[in-house]
Amino acid sequence: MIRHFSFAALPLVLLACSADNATGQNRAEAAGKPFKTEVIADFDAPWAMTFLPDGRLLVTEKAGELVLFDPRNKDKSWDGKVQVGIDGGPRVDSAGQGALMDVVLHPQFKDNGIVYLSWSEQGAGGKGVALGMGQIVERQVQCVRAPCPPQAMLNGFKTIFRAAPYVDGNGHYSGRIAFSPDGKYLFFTNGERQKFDPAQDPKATLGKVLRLNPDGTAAAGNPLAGKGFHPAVWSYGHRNLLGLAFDKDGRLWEQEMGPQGGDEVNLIKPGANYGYPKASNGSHYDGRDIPDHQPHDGFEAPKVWWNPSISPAGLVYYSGDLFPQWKGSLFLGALSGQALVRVKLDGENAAKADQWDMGARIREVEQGPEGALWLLEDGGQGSQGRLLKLTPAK
Ligand SMILES: [Ca+2]
Ligand SMILES: [Ca+2]
Repeated sequence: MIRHFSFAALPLVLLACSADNATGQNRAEAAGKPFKTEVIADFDAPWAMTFLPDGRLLVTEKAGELVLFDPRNKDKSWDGKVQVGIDGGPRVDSAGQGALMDVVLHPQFKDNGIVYLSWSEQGAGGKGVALGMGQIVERQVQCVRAPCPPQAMLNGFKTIFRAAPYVDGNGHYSGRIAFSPDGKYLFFTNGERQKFDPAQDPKATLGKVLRLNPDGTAAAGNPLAGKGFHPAVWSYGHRNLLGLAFDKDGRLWEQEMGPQGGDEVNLIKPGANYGYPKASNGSHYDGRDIPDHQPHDGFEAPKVWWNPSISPAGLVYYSGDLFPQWKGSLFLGALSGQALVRVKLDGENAAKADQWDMGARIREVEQGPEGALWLLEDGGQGSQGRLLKLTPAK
């Protein structure tokens, strides 16, 4: 179904921008932030985004829409958003924390146009998170008044992996995707679905980081396959993994929404057990204690954790030139924390660096083509779902 966007919403955004310009500063600068914040667009409960090589964005919306968006579109006859039709699925169950989730390009996207999506769905036994792929095809159509918005389709879409098992409930799907720097492996996160123990269950993919081939099959040589684990498992003992990113040296970083006072940034090592629900620096939300991480307890401790919780969402490794002082840092959004968070990396070590109040739940962070930082507000719980572009304040 092609949804028609409201043109009436656009002037409001433009007005907001010009009001900022008129005062010579925006709210971010006024608050002493090292960046200025430009409102680019507004989406319906956006969940994730990724940049295309040509500078456009693919944005997922919670209810199941995939949107191709050109942030440079200045033409007021349309707002730069193109609804991407998806041939053959997915059937998104967006109840609770469910959503059309991540969107990531195939490493050879320039040649093959292939895009990966993750989403929550109903299936045998309950609900779960799934992974699929299809090919973006665009065509220019004739219309009465130029310029005409292009049409885009995700052709030949197929589901290539499903979490196991599917269970009841609407929470902790995770569903983050990251390709290894060599493009050979697709890492995929499966949350523990608020069921706790599956994170330690060798046979379940829940509460795990998975290493797959680009076709969705389990990669050969995964570290626990010979020990009775599901063959896709790369690491385990996770809760709700909402960010996954490689650094320039090929290390895999992950952030997860932990229990109360236990949100984490982890360095992911093959075969390691990150402890949940047996160890966490936080405690259960019903007040029950969980033993803190201790040296030599057999569990991999987080590199950074937050108490009180910030509810992290999204993760990007910054490699741009626009903010040279932040090169080599991780950036993550915070939902309940309503913030942009910087974590400084030094080899295998990580430390909290900055936390800027954004006044809204931040769901996703990306690095743009020129090194700008781009954020998506969550669009839930009373906030807007705006796309924000951050550039240096001076
Ligand atoms: Ca992204
Ligand atoms: Ca604890």
